Amino acid sequence: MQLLQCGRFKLDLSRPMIMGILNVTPDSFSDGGRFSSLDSALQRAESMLADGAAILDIGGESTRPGAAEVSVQQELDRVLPVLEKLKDIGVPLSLDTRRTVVMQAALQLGAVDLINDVSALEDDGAVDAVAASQVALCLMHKQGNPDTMQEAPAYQDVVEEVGHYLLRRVQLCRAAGIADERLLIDPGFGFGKTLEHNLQLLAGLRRIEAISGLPLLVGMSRKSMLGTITGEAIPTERLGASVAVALVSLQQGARIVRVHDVKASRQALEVWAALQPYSA
Ligand code: 9MG
Repeated sequence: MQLLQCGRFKLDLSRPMIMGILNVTPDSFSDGGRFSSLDSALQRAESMLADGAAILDIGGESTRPGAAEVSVQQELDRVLPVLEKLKDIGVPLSLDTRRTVVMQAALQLGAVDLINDVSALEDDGAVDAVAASQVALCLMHKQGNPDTMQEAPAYQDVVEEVGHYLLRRVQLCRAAGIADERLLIDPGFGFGKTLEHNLQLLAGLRRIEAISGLPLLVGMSRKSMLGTITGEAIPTERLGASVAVALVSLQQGARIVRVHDVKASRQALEVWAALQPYSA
């Protein structure tokens, strides 16, 4: 059994798991008022848990291609009240942030079990902040920054480069005292990658896993790569494609899938898991 030491929880990674996405950006909830936003976040969280999410990923900064940066204060004002409200909801809470000060403030609350950092702890002091805690960590690869990263992504061999970048970040974490039982890696679909790069990464997931030997988390839910493949321009209409790539990623060794549509993904994952004892 492969366990992930995840803050207040230990997760068994031998069965695939769903991380439900809880964005707390102003466009995420219809009403901008603080209490109604908090209530909406709680409702959304409870509904994702009822649908089968094993982890909730809370983020206050959009990292979509072309997204503008938010200030540190804005990010803190968005995520801290939600973390406080969801603190005892019963599943690990993941914080999607790339800023050390946001990590530190959230860790002080005692409501975070996993740091999901799309920049793999590149911010000054981030490695030490996480090392000083007991939380798990997802190290993700990206090329460039969200505002410009899709302009001209380039690699010689995307699978090898992403795999070895992640290995270097893992080695840095190990040197700082973060045990492997706390680490996840993620190739960062759509973060400075063309469709061709994303497809090579999806096909090469097992190679990426083998390079550092750590469990994979992947996120492709509703992403533009699925719009390019299917011709579907509206992200919320990409459910079939999102479920399909989640299943393909499990087949390629992923342990955790980060998704918007928890119920449909959970049903698909259950079918996949039921088949495993009969697969070679
Ligand atoms: C925050 N975020 C957006 N996309 C993501 C992805 O693919 N992986 C992870 N870990 N986080 C993501």
